[in-house]
Amino acid sequence: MHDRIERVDVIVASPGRNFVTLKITTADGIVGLGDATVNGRELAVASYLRDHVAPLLVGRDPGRIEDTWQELYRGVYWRRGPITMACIGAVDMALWDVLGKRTGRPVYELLGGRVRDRVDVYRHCFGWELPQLLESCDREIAQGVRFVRVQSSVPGLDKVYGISKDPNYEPAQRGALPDQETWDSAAYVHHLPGVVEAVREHVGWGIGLLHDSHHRLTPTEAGQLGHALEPYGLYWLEDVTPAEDQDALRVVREHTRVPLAIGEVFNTVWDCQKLIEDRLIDYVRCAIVHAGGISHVRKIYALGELHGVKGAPHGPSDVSPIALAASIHLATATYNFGLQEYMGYPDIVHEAFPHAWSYADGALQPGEEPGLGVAIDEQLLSRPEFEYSTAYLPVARRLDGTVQDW
Ligand code: EZ4
Ligand code: CO
Repeated sequence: MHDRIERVDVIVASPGRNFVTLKITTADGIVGLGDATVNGRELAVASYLRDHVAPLLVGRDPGRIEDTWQELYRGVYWRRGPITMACIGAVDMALWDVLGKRTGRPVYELLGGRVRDRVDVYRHCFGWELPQLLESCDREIAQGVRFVRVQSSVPGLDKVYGISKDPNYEPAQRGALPDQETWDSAAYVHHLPGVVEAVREHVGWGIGLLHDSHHRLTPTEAGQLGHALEPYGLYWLEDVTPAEDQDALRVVREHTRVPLAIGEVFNTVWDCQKLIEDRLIDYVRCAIVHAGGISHVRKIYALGELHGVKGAPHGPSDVSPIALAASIHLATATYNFGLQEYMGYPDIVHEAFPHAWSYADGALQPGEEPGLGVAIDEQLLSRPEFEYSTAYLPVARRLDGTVQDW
């Protein structure tokens, strides 16, 4: 029995932060949802979907998930890039959701079934001062969390990305222009090892510690930092160098044995082919939304399985509960999955996207609802206070005024 895509809607709304959601409705009345949010560039994906993708989808068989992916990727002259791949990702997620609902199965069953009992997460811990950082680790560990990302202030800098006094902070700030921050790699590389040492002493050896450098270092600085962190047994050091320079990771590898994770900005397997095949990283961090959806990230994981690289997807507040659901379903069915980032959401986001997935004791569960198991409360999101409003991640400049890499 074949169904047909009848309607394609793009919902842009801002319950605390901006999200772009693709809604596919079939002739049989099945609704599939996909997340297309690209932080700070939300209207670009919305237009790509509305103006260029929606007309291609109407009338198609929603069961042709792979064929639709191939047409949106190979059938278009201008390939790749975050906007294109997030749109393909949203379509792919929505079609897996439709297939699940049509067959009455949760998506993880369609992907081969359960290979693990729980999807472990890591949580964000930060503090401007060390006591706040230790308290934030204690708070998470008391709730059963076993992996924490440790971020710290840097002496001499008055703002540092990822550090906020508000434990429920949103990194993208509303406003017509991005906030400006300063950055000093030397001070950071000098300061961080002492912080991680103090955290390790405080939490003991049973907790996995992670740290994110947000692509800000040169390969040599990254090598020095990794080397200095070796005594504290990091679970991984994330995004040390700008991600498009795959050879940079080779230099980092030569200088440190610390496990390396990178890839939240990758869009395709070709962005990380060398990193995986040459074993230059340990964890690949593509989010389901930004790397072409379940169908494509599954192929990245398969390449990783051949080379001992694990999937460890991006999961900040800008990855919506729909894309997080896709991530949890894929992790539940993927052997070489490592760890899921789970930043969590404010209550209003949970309300706007009611979901079958659940979080407890430091782990996520996909739930047993058909499809991805996430809905969208369009009535709630149509309130004026949830209208799209421009928001950006900050821009950082070095002490001499030059722009710092993200
Ligand atoms: O900077 O989500 O690992 N998580 C991160 C995030 C990212 C933002 C980018 O959109 O690095 O905080
Ligand atoms: Co990161």
